[in-house]
Amino acid sequence: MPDFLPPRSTPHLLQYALSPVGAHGSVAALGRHVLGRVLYGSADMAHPAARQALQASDVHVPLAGTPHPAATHGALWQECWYSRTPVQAVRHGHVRARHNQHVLWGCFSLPLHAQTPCTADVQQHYLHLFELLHQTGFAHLWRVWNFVSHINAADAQGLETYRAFNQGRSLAFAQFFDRGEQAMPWARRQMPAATAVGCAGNGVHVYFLAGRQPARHIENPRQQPAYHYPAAYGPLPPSFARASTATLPGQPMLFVSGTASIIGHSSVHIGDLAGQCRTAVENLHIVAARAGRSLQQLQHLKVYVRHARDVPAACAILQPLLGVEPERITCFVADICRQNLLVEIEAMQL
Ligand code: 3EB
Repeated sequence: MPDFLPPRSTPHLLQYALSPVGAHGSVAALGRHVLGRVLYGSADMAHPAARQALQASDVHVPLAGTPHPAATHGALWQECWYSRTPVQAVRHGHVRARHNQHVLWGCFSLPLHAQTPCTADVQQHYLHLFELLHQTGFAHLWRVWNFVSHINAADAQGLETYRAFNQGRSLAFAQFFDRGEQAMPWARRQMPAATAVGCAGNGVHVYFLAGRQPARHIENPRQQPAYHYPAAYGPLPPSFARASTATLPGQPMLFVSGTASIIGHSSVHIGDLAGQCRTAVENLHIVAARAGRSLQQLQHLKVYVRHARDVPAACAILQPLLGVEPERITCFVADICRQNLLVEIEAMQL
């Protein structure tokens, strides 16, 4: 069985592990300094092991990971962000966070209602996120993960949920930028790396990393910056960079955003899984190279596949293209934010 935990001797301030539930009991029992815990799974949460994992987590993302041989509970995965040094909890509104003086991990969840578009709620929660960052001095958002239920479905106003989400997120970025003494001048020019994919249930689940120093914002020259996508993709554009790099003492890090088969602003290889995998890996390679990294230096990769039936094929195609050990890649079945995208890949070096 692979060891899913970073070695205790790791000197890094920020550590990460993604492991199937059941591989080694509750992560809370290991006596490490925990910045944040994410539970992934849409399995039966009434199962005792699932309930225990749920209790030990800060945010539950109802998204099925593909079963791992070491998992005793099917598709439940737990993600843990550790600190080498003690952590302190902070909160603001619905946003809960912990930090170790160098890096802050936070999260929030909000319910989605069939009768009400999510725009205002998303905007308000993102504003709370920015206010928390401002209050705590972790003024720079480095990386955000967004999980949005019914992401490709039309909301009560007929707008695709992802587009309504983008509207709320974009308004919050703009609003905070304009707020007098609370202004974050970076918020328009310097976006965080991000992922936004679908999930089950009825809600939006977000977790993020922020720091005291700005991240470096990286774009892909053959992709239009997402925050400049034309109005054909929604009233307000997404708010993210293709990648960000940030540095903690002794620890350079790279966060590559969810990367798909998009050239310019257009989805390409529509209906062609292999073509989309190839283009996504090319984009990942370009972005990693712009950050001075090879694909082989990417330690943690997540692959989101729209259709469960495509998982074996996607893994078989991506494995040789990425050229990293299979243990570094975790696959999830999730809707991608554009109806015509079948696969998306994100990656990190910590
Ligand atoms: C794209 O390139 C594909 O809205 O935060 C990738 C990563 C995508 C992040 C987001 C969306 C987001 O537009 C989708």
